[in-house]
Amino acid sequence: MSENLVINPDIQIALKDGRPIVALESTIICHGMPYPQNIETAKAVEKIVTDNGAIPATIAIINGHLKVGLTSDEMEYLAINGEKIKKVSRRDLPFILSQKKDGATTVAATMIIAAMAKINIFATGGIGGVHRDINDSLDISADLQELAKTNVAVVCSGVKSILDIPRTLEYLETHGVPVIGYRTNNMPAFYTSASGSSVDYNIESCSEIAKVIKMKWEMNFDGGIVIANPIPEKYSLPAKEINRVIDLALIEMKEKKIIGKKTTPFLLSKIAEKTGGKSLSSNIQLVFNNAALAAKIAVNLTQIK
Ligand code: PSU
Ligand code: MN
Repeated sequence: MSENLVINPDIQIALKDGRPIVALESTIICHGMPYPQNIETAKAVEKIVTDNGAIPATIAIINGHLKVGLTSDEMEYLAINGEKIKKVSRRDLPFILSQKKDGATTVAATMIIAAMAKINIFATGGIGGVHRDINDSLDISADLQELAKTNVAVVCSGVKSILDIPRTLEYLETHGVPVIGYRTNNMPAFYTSASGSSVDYNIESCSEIAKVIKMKWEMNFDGGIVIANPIPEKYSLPAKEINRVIDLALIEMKEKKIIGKKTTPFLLSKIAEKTGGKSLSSNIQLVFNNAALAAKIAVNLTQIK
């Protein structure tokens, strides 16, 4: 395992010293945003983590190596190549590693690699979930299964309303994954701050969230935790407008027979196109907000350890 896992020297030192670290994913770079917004965002996110007292560790696969912490050249390489880099989730890992290929890691794959490196806080935009057409497609993101078993807390802006939010929450409940709202009772819906579905617990402070995380793993209640952080009000898009756009994008996706792992990237870019880029700006802002919160939680976690 160790020869496949390559941890950046700065992060190795941080791990040794027990300093707070925040993992970041790379599917969002290659498949979630266009160039150059993807590289600008990835770099800015790392800076936000640093400014909030933690060390950023962007995770990706390069030449079959599980990389924890990327150089700026590696980040640029991923950003420029975008969709040419494979979107890698749990099932793809053995192939990508044995073939010495590159991979952009989803929430699931990033959780796996973060846990290997002993990093337990991770910030992203949104997690995958149960798709709206579940009865036909049986499409449930591997992110949910990973949350069921891997000890990483994922700070996100909830689940996009391209997905079935109530069913996603049911699935998480069945698999014992706590969903904590940060200063909200309502599950955020990515571009909008509320979905109408409830979170399990509304927690007001980072230190209290850190205590829940610590208790969960100390007691060997294995598995992940979702920390749902609503998009800041000033960047949120009107629910009516965004849902209309999402419905149109879903119709187009059906017509074009897009399925499987292509669905999320297709929908994200369609929605950006149809909102004249407004959804992309919101997406970037919510990722920034999640990076800051994750860093603060990571700092609190090291303080109570
Ligand atoms: N949500 C976003 N942007 C993204 C993703 C989710 O707003 O880029 C990515 C994440 O990497 C997530 C993946 O893990 O999509 C889920 O893909 P799927 O539904 O195919 O499992
Ligand atoms: Mn899927």
